[in-house]
Amino acid sequence: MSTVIRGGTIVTADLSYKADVLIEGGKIAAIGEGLVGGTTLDATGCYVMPGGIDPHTHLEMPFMGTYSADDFESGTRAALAGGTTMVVDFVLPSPDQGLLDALKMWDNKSGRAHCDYSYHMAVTWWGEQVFDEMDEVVKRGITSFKHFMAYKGALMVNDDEMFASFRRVGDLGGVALVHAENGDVVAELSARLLAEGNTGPEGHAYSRPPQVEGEATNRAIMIADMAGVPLYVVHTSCEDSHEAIRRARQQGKRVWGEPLIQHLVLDESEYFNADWDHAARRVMSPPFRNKLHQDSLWAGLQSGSLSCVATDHCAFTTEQKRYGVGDFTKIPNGTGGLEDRMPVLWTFGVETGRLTPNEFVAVTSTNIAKILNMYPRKGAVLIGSDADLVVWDPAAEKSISAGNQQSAIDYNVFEGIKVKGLPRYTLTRGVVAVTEGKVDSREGHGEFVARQPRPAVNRALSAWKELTAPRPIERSGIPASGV
Ligand code: DUC
Ligand code: ZN
Ligand code: ZN
Ligand code: ZN
Repeated sequence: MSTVIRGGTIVTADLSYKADVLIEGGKIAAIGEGLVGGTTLDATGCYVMPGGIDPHTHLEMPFMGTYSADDFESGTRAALAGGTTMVVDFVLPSPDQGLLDALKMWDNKSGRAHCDYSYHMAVTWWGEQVFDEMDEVVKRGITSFKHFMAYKGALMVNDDEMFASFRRVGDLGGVALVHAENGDVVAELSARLLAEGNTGPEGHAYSRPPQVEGEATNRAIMIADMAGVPLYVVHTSCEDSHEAIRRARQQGKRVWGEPLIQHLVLDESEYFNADWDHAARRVMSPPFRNKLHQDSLWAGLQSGSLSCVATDHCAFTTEQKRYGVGDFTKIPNGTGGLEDRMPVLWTFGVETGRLTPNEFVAVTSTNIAKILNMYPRKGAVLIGSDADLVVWDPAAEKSISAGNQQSAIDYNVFEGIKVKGLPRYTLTRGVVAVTEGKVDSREGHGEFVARQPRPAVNRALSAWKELTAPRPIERSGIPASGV
């Protein structure tokens, strides 16, 4: 069974050109004019792009006393509805759990996925078992390791643990990821705010100012440099963090930043809404920022100092959010976005002229495929690539509403936003999963994508290179010990 996508304009991170795409056996078999196949999909007036890759999701994750509400079934269905054909989810060992044991838990959940997926492994504690198991984790195709610098007393790792883990990741040819917020300062500010009677959701934003993110990002970059490991900074939300990433990249370090679609479009005024539910539904870490920080993030995408747009999809129902009535530190952190990332970025990025369609493809798909070493199987429109494709209709419009979303939760943080630019078709490995908003995908169709490690490629500072090869100095005489 073959399929031809006919009459569209192929848009990749590099090129835009008119051609048909022939798909056979789930892969792209030919690209050219006048192709024929068993089934024909009309792409007239549309762009044919690599399906989106969301590098940052938390599906059915145990967190803050509950589980995130979207699982691999509803989450990946939402992804496909919005033109995203792959997610990378975080395996999160509890602080007394081995990595392989946690991986088994995730494997039991991910079998329900509608689209392909991969994992990052979180390092939530440090010890010999973690060190040993990291090797096996890499052998199973998971080469990226996430470290929380926040969530003190729960997921947070200290600098000594992070340095040890970063070195191990570098030796294994992987990439280190960080959630960069200074967890000690957040804990201190939170306690003070609560003591002063600031218990509402706005306290969450006050407890995590941009400085806690900027400080942690700088620290992570320096530690990664000393460890000789490439570093990917998740949910870069502010200029303070972006500035550190820009500077590191200019110095030749392999450091990447990932803004979220929420931070690009929604701002901190959401937390001052008089409706408690409204504000609490938007509590996530880092919190939404002001317009100046948003401008910085857009500029980063335009200039290339920021690389990938993600969602950090970690959805909780209103009922779950209400665990934090009377204490903002108990509001489960997280928002949704899997279904909305592509249309919202197209609307606020491409439609406004901030991004070209090619840049859109780069930041939603191709860049992360390269960083995570799965290009050109993913993130490309090339012969032999997986036929994870979106036929994108730039004229299609809708109003975002929880009433017709795939996500399991009862609201949408983008409610009421009018988007222009939507999938006409979404294909996962050649199978049409979405047609003009109608989802017809198969639970369990998704496959795990294993990734290969590569030798550490971070550029350490030249001074450090000397320090990494210490040798004893020959001296003419050594004074007697003073002891
Ligand atoms: N931030 C969130 O808002 N949710 C999940 C984890 C995180 O870092
Ligand atoms: Zn995080
Ligand atoms: Zn509201
Ligand atoms: Zn996250």
